[in-house]
Amino acid sequence: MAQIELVVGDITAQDVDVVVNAANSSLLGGGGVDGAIHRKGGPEILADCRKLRAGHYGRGLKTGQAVATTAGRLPANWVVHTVGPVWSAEEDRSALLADCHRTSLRVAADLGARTVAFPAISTGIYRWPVESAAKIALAAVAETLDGTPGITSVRFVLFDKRAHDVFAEAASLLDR
Ligand code: AR6
Repeated sequence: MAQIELVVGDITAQDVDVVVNAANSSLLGGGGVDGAIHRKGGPEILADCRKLRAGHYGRGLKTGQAVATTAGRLPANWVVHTVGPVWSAEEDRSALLADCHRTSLRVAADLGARTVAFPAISTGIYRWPVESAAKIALAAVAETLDGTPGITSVRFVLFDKRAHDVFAEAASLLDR
């Protein structure tokens, strides 16, 4: 069975096949993880994103969907960009957060990736509470891994110990 790991660290430093980016629908960069990936990965990533916008993704990437580009100068081979939902107290957008994880893993598997690193999508600028995001992300990844042979390891890269501990607690409750 594929392994799910939790680490405290910087997503841009991960030596994995695919790094998942918490992007926005423009695909043209932003702050947080997105800013760090473009800064460390260099201009090749943005060049690929611009090509996507000039082609099939003229209107951008929808929330919950995922698309791959080069990883430029990052240790990874590819960046898979996905768009998480903005947190809403009025509307339940959990299915979209789960979709981000599912579609990102499928795109990674189609590329032939074996190892994938995820940040805690939507928990920064998009304000999703980490306790809730952890449960949704871990459940979606565990379920998708069962039907996705080829991927051997998924690493959640949490920016601080608090987020790591919240993910660890959610992982301990996973039926896996
Ligand atoms: N490595 C690992 N985790 C990080 C890093 C890093 N280098 N930097 C931040 N985090 P965010 P979102 C954590 O805001 O909420 C961008 O502008 C951070 O502490 O990157 O999905 C996009 O363009 C938080 O827990 O993503 C979008 O407009 C988590 O990663 C928007 O932000 C996600 O925070 C997406 O917002």
